[in-house]
Amino acid sequence: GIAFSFMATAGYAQAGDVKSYNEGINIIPMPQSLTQNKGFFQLTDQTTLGATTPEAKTIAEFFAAKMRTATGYNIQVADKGDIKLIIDSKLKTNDEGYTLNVTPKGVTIKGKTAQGLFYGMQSLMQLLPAEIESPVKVEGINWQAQAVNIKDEPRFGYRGLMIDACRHFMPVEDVKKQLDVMALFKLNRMHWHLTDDQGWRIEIKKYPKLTEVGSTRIDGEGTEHKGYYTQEEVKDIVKYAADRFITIVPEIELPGHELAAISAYPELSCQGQPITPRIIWGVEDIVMCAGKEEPFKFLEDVISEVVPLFPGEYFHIGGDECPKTSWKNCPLCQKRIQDEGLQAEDGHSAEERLQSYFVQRMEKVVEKFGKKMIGWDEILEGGLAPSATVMSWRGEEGGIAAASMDHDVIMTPGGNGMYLDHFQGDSKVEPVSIGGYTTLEKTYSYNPTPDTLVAMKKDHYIKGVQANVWSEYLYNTALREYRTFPRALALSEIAWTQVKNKNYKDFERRINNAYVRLDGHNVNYHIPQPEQPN
Ligand code: TNX
Repeated sequence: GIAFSFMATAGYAQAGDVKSYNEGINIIPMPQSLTQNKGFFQLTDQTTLGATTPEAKTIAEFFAAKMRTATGYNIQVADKGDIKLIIDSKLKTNDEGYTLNVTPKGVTIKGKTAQGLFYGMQSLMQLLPAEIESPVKVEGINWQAQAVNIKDEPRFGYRGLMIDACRHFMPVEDVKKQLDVMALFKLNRMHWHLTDDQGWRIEIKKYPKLTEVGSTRIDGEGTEHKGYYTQEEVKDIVKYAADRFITIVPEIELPGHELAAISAYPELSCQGQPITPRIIWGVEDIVMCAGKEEPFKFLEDVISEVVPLFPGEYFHIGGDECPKTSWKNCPLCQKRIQDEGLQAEDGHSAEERLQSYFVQRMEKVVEKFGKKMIGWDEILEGGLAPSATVMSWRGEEGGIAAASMDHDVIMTPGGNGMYLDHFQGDSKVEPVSIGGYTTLEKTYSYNPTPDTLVAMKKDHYIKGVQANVWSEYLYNTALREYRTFPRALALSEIAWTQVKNKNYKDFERRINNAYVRLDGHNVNYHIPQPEQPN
């Protein structure tokens, strides 16, 4: 473990007496160990970033470009420099760890890996005035960084944010902007919800109608909502994310939340009736038929096209909210139950076991293509697929059950502050939301390792934590950002910082500085407000 010496040594300002946005230590997420020293490192027109390996040089150039833009200084990358960037595989941290030493004479950043080095540089950026994130030159700023010794590493390897590009489409440029901001705060997974009842958002060459038909929804007022990503755009976004050390987890929903696909290829449902993408929210009864073979063939074809676009380890198959009504009335589904011996058993209905059969067949496909399957916690029902990772959203129970059976888990429980589609302020004045009330403090206070798992010594199966931004009522990027920020910064701190180093009062102070950084990226964040009178 890394010792935490910050509280003992740093006499930083308390919330309420911040005189300038750039006072004190403002790093989010809070590092595991930080000592504040005397003096400052001054950025000047002569500052050079020193890096010798190609990987370190790429990272140096990434940040030098940002520094040049905001300061207007001629900051260059060379073999030797005042800011030294080093990759040192012997560093005693986990793979994403780094050390950062700032003195008046110079700065040294060592990353255990390129990713660790990138995070060390992000911390240096956060020691500089917040205007360093400006997209244009800012005059009149004293570009200095507080002298510190930092040793840091993340608590969890999976620090995720989910975007729902289905209920409303999110344009490529806005996805990139979100990736930029995620990287500032050391989030490293973007879960991309690409298919749902209301829209199919990814080009599949073998099934062109998915996007020709399935990507357009006409709402009750006759307004068209549409959009999809071409495979070329997906590749571009994946590369953009990788340059920021973010891995994208693609999600192709099955067997429920499938109406957009079924609208394009009606034969995929039990009854095969013509239908449009769903025009309202909620849960759709028409799902993939589990009795026919066509849906399995279709999904395997789709997965075979999606897998090569995403280099990450996980493939998300959805699995949530699949009503069993159409399967109950479908002779082929009932025949499948008979043939496969899926009769009700151990408190699981036959249809739940049929869903488990469906998911387990898909797990084999996902594994055949070299990926690990991850799904929402409903994949526990009727029996969990052998190697599945579970995303626990309906509370922590699913995650606790999965971890106790030695399965990996990502915690994302809605009731514990991980649903960013909820209101974060008084619903009397906030934009319409699907419901729920999740304050910044509530998100901040979540600890993803439940005591029961710690007691069972199974908490190491919790691989990380994610917040979800479902977009039913997020009609545009401004509204999306308004719901996402600043709560995504609280997410970043619970995912990265050890519990003993968290402090909400200090986080509230640091967030004032972060708002200016978000301004630099033109993010439409929410500012926590007191409750409004009735
Ligand atoms: C449930 S969370 C859903 C989503 C909705 C969300 C609204 C999950 C796996 N499924 O389809 O958008 O509630 O909060």
